Amino acid sequence: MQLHSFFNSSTSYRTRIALALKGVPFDYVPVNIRTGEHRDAGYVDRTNPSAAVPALVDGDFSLGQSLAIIDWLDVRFPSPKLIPDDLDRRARVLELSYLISCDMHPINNLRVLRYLDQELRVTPEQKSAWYRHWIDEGMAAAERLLAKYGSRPWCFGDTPTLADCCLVPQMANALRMGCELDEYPLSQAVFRHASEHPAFAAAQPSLQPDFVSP
Ligand SMILES: N[C@@H](CCC(=O)N[C@@H](CS)C(=O)NCC(=O)O)C(=O)O
Repeated sequence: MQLHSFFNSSTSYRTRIALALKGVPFDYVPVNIRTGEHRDAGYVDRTNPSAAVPALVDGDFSLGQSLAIIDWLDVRFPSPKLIPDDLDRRARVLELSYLISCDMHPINNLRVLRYLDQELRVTPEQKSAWYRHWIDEGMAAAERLLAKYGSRPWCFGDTPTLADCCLVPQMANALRMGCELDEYPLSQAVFRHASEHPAFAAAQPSLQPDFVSP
């Protein structure tokens, strides 16, 4: 099995966490999204029509979209379950996961930030205000969900789920971009707990083969 990945892509990071939690070995195939390798015709045609990372390849089967990949992994390698079977619990896990992956991640994605820079010609200060604003909106919503429905040490109790796979990389990216996250104590508690877990540690950007320091 191969994972096409970029070291500090949060969607690749969430998929690496899921693979590590399940103990599934894989070959790491670096795709440099900074230089545009994810837009190469060969990659888009053969591996990921969405022109993004991550993509999973298993023999003749290739799949993009991190949540679809993690769902596929969860069915193929059911232990540990990352998307619970119980109807209500499953819905809560998906609710927080979609907040991060549908509401937060897309508006601060590389192509959006580059469009702000290169097409709309916003200043670096405006771009960073944009980034911080949407992180704050999303983190405040995540914190409300955790307060209302969650329980520690993970987002939803004693075992990590898809929600933790999504929350931790989103927070890591926000911290890397200089956002202040002290106002979100429940999310911080999950983040600190996850940083001590071997699967979350192994998936972190600085340990990936394509890592380059900023
Ligand atoms: N919804 C997709 C998003 C994938 C995505 O956009 N990944 C980012 C990296 S985190 C990417 O490839 N960005 C390249 C770009 O914006 O041009 C998923 O969850 O896999």
